[in-house]
Amino acid sequence: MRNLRRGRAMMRGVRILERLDELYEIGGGEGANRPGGSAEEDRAHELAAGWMEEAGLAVEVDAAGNLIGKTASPDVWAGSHLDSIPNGGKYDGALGVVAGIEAVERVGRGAVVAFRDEERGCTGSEAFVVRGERPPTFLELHIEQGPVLEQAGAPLGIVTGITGMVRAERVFEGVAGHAGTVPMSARHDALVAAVEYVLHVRNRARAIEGAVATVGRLEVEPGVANVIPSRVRLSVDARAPDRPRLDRLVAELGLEPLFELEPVPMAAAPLAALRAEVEARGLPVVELRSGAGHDAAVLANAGVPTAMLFVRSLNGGVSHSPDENSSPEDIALAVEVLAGALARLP
Ligand code: HGY
Ligand code: MN
Ligand code: MN
Repeated sequence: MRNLRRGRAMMRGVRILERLDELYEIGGGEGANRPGGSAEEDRAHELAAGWMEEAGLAVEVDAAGNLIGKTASPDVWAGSHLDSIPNGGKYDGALGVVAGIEAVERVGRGAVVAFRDEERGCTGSEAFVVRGERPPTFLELHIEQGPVLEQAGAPLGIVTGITGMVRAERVFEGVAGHAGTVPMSARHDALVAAVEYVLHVRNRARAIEGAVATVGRLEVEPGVANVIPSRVRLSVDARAPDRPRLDRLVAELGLEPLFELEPVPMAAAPLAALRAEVEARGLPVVELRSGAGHDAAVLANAGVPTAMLFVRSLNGGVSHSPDENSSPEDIALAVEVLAGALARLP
């Protein structure tokens, strides 16, 4: 009997890895390429809808394009997202959806959701909660995207809270001019002003414990080698573990938020269910905060009892990169714990 159970677990583990590979191949190029709102994200949703049907779930797509698979008793929900950043990792988002399907099929209760367009600003999960959807409980399995679990030698981590985040843009105006004839003293160079601001972003984030800030995109106009830049538009991604520190960072960087996620704690009941399942397997219980934003933060901020389970990132925790990696053994354990928690919750 034990060998039969072990064989079945192996089969399920292989199936998860095969499905992750199938999603990873969509879009071609290096890494995952399924931008939010793209045909590639649509293809991923088609594949996941088929897997939900194979699992015997009732499949529906809501007005925001979120994909939902339900058993007859959808009282505990699991899920994540299937879009990716350009050249992203194999596991970010996709693991939570594929493992969610597996876990819900295994326990025969609950629902699994693939939220749309998480990377550009949790578009799908924001629409979901704005429409008044409040699942009784939500669990998100996600790769850690950091080094903590690898350094701790732990396959899984229990997330206690998710960082707060503000995304914004800043524009710097200058005066276009001839690169050869305008004296340095007479220039209004938009790029020089932008570069000074980028250093200000780094310095202010360094000065606030636990804060981070990133200028990931910078566009220079007219972008011609022999013209003094007249305009620069840049992105700012600012994060801090609590509201006071986030407010201080936003103020010091002079940001007008385009998108923001409130720092949010995870809920006691789903946290306890995850912790009990990890302990029941004799695994180390490592609790940590998430520096990455997640759809789980949107659900938690909408009052849904929410918790996250992290699976160890390898390669020093690199993520948002084709080098993102996790091990089949850790993934199999994560699915077991997720399924156990779904079964344990009321
Ligand atoms: O940016 C984030 O933290 C997430 O990957 N969307
Ligand atoms: Mn991501
Ligand atoms: Mn993600």
